[in-house]
Amino acid sequence: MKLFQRRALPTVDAEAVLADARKLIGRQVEQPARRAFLQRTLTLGGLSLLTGCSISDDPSVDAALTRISRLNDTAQGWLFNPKQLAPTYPESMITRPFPFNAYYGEEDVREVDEASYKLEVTGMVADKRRWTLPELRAMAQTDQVTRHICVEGWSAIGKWGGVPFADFLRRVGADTTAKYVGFKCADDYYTSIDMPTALHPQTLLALTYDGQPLPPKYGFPMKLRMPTKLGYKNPKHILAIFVSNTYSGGYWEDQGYNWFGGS
Ligand SMILES: Nc1nc2c(c(=O)[nH]1)N[C@H]1C(S)=C(S)[C@@H](COP(=O)(O)O)O[C@H]1N2
Ligand SMILES: [Mo]
Repeated sequence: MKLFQRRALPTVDAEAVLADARKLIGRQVEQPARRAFLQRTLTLGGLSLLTGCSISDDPSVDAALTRISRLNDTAQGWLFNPKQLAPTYPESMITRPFPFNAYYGEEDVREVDEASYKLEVTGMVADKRRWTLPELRAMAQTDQVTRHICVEGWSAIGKWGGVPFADFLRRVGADTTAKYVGFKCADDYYTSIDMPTALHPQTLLALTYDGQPLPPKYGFPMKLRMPTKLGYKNPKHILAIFVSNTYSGGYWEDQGYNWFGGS
């Protein structure tokens, strides 16, 4: 029985990727035991990436791959450097037009009503009140030109503006020792991320694209933009944010994509 169909992952030279990763670990991790462990788990992570390309009909194989992928999440979490910045680009390098992508076609993009919109914030936060768009626009904004990388094999440079997510989390009194921040969207999309990435200085609650309010196709009224993570980890049309210690997966993650999803 076919459990699910994985979409094609990018063609990567696995050996080159692994060699790079091991070099990186060699440079960054000082303790020999931890270094050796990370190098081992990364080999498995590389395997998971490769095997993710083929469709498995065997539930036990799937279960094993899921375990490997979760181990890879742990390794990626350790490797994640909260101070390391993703590259930024000059505005002249912005990809025009910027590609649209979703699990449906552009004709089915969700239209969220601005006047009635209120962002829900729940879970491990002190202040659970809902946020209107004008309230979010009144917070200090910043913008950045970064590269979005989609596992379907394309990447593009775009400019997003909005509220640094760390500022927002502090403003709502989020418990930043919690493990996860989860997102529910206006379509059937959902995802969750690790707290260190949520607090990363380049993680933005994006309200604009290229200086204009985020158009519907790019996720109106807001998306979470993380240049340190792959495209599918960046939820568009966010309706609800929750802070939690309970793992809640994601739309693609629950179909076999790696949960950490770092780029
Ligand atoms: N709500 C929602 N968010 C989503 C998706 C989606 O289908 N629905 N697709 C993800 C994927 S796989 C990608 S590559 C990006 C595409 O964002 P873009 O349309 O701004 O290029 O959105 C991500 N966030
Ligand atoms: Mo994607």
